[in-house]
Amino acid sequence: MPANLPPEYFRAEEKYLTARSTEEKMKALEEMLRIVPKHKGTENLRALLKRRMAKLKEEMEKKAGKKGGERFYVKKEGAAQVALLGMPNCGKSTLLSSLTNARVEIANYPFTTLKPTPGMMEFNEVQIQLVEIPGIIRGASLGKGMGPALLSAARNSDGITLVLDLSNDPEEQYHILMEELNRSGIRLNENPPNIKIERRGSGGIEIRGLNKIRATESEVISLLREYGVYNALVVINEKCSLEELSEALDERLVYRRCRLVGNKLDLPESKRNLRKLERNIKDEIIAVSAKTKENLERLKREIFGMLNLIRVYTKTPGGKIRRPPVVLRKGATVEDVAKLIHSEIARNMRFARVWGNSVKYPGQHVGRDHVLMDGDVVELH
Ligand SMILES: Nc1nc2c(ncn2[C@@H]2O[C@H](COP(=O)(O)OP(=O)(O)OP(=O)(O)O)[C@@H](O)[C@H]2O)c(=O)[nH]1
Ligand SMILES: [Mg+2]
Repeated sequence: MPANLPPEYFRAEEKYLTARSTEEKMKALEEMLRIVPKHKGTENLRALLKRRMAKLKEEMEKKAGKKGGERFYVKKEGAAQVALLGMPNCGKSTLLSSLTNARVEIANYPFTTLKPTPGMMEFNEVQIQLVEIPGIIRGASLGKGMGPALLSAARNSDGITLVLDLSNDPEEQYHILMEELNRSGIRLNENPPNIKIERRGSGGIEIRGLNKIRATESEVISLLREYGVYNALVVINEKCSLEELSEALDERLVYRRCRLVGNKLDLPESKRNLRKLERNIKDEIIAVSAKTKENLERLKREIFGMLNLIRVYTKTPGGKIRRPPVVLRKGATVEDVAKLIHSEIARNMRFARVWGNSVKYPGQHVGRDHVLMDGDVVELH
């Protein structure tokens, strides 16, 4: 236990030790983590607190699962699934019906939508599934309402669109949503620590890149034990702290791209609230009106953009370009395209010709490892 922790810490710890519900325990742990000063001498403690929080989250999720997680699962369709997440009555259903083919109930009171509801949005010949998640409220991640089940529906998506009602204290909504998402282990627009952990059947712990972590080998090993890892290859690829290793070990953390939407821009008080919000938070806000459809084209473009997808058009030699395009992740190669069409084709392919942004001249010959770009046309040989 590091010395010179402030007295508030011990008060919070007292709360933790006497807490009766998981909710109270989680709050006390969060408080302890906030209070612990950040320096070398407290890294062990911070990592341990994170580990305790991860365990609690696991318990809470198990309970939520029993309550009905299954029926909140929406089967993925299209190139990607994007969750529309916001507080009750912010206009998620109105957005869903303006952006997609879904026909949904819209009403001026909270909790109109009671289960995740999908719709299909088209952008540039790509089908993207939007899923309205019923309203998130303060305390959702601690078990309030169907909170944990709703948040796990959001975890299941490939990307998240946060919706704020600009006419009604958007800054407060923003902070509530951020807190709930963070607590439920959904990290927005962040990258996971670059640490690879490969569990093994035996052989103990092997660590590569130990000089990059601000901790001793025995500290690393005892943290791994805390997470039940006794046999593994751990490769540390960037400078990091013990706390970051703790995050890398927490298998329930998910990392998602996210866009922030301010809705109801058409209402009189919204513009002023928007300007204030823009001054006070660092994230960019896409201001729209689901009702008048103002700025919805930009929103579609942003949603497509955050997903890091590329469209690739295929053709046979001498044939016509096939539509719609195949959709892949950024960084995909000619071989990935061939595999999507047929494994046989992927095996027998000798080369490809490509037209578009990834090549210097039209119809260029490339190999199977060639990395494609959005809008490319590919002819497989
Ligand atoms: N003026 C204005 N009203 C809007 C806009 N979007 C939604 N509304 C209104 O806001 C109210 C709530 O809209 P919904 O789309 O049902 O909101 P929701 O977020 O789906 O609500 P829940 O499902 O209950 O969480 C309705 O009265 C809508 O007509 C908008 O862009 N401008
Ligand atoms: Mg709704």
